Amino acid sequence: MGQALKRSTINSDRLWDALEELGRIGAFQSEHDEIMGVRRLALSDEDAAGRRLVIEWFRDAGLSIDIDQIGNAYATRPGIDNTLAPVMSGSHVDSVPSAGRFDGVLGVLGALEVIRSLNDHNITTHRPITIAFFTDEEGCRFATDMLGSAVATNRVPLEQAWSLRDADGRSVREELERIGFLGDEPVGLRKPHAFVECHVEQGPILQREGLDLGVVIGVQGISWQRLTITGASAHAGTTPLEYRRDAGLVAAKINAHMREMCTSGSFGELMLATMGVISPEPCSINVIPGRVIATVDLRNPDDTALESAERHLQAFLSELSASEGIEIESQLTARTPAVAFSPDVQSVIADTADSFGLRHRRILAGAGHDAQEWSRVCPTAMIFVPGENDGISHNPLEYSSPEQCANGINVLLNTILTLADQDS
Ligand code: HGY
Ligand code: MN
Ligand code: MN
Repeated sequence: MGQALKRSTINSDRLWDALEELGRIGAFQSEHDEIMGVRRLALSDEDAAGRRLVIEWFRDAGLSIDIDQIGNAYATRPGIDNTLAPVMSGSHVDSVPSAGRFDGVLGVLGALEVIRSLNDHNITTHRPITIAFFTDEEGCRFATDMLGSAVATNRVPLEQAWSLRDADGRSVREELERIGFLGDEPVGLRKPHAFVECHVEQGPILQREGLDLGVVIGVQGISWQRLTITGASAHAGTTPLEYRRDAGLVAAKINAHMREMCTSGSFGELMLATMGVISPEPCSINVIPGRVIATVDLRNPDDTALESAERHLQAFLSELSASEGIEIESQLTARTPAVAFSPDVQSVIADTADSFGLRHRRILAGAGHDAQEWSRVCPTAMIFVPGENDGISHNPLEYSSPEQCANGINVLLNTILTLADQDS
């Protein structure tokens, strides 16, 4: 049955319309004329509105919907043999504060387009297919990333996840309840036959090399910390240098040192470090910052080098604290090792891309993804779609063309068909 249906293609206009419509939820006028950004922080009203729209589309496509205790949504299309584990595909609909319209969303609406296309072609797959969106992939509001997938695959305990609080003290559990997504399906029980996620590359490689797709081999290691730097606020005009305990200066020294850690080569050529949050208090032009909340995002494809970088940075913080007479408290908020994806699923993706005559290469993911969590419970890989503007992402300028998106989802559709035909 499945063989005859190879090379099925999706309705790319319908996919694009869905991307545009969901992109209007949480939309705001960016600093670039006529470019709208997206802000749908996890479990916010905007996220809730986006979730409800997607659930409505899932229902319209005839899918049965389950919501689990961490708010992940699973939508299943029956196959011929529903005793078999489903093929799963999905991603996230929450966003960073100033996002584009494709990050995560392409994977969710692309999976929906797969279902819609199967319905159009009256295709019945051997295995059931489950499509999904997962809670708080971005980790911006509740401080740890891939939260929903990490709970669903037993890496983060549910109670711990529920207790995470945002800057206003609201917990994940309270917010799930408030937006009506505190589901009752127990977490940690799902074990798909295979998991495939389509996602924008969020980097310049595919565009620079003139390629149509990336076959993702894995994800680099990620280490997040929250730093609380405590000095003493004082008058900017009357406090002599030797009397200062300037938390702002210390944050700047840490940030500069993090860049040196990347350029020095001491942790390999691919070390990345970012201080994305730098929040001084009391944040006034004439007051020396008494306290700074800052974040550390370390990334490295080599776990040993990442661990060495973490140790090095801790030692640097201790020395700086002593020399500046400033307290520096660091809290590890997210930590995921480098992950390798299934060579078998990668081969299915690559063969499928070949059947469409699409140019592709193996590529490592620089960003974290839901797929990396699911790769612990089943054979998993990802499809990357190139982006314009050097693949910029986590920025309203994020853009992939209708054709680039259609290429990715056509390969997703036929990869899922192949996997859904597998007996074991
Ligand atoms: O931070 C990341 O890599 C992803 O966007 N959550
Ligand atoms: Mn993403
Ligand atoms: Mn992202």
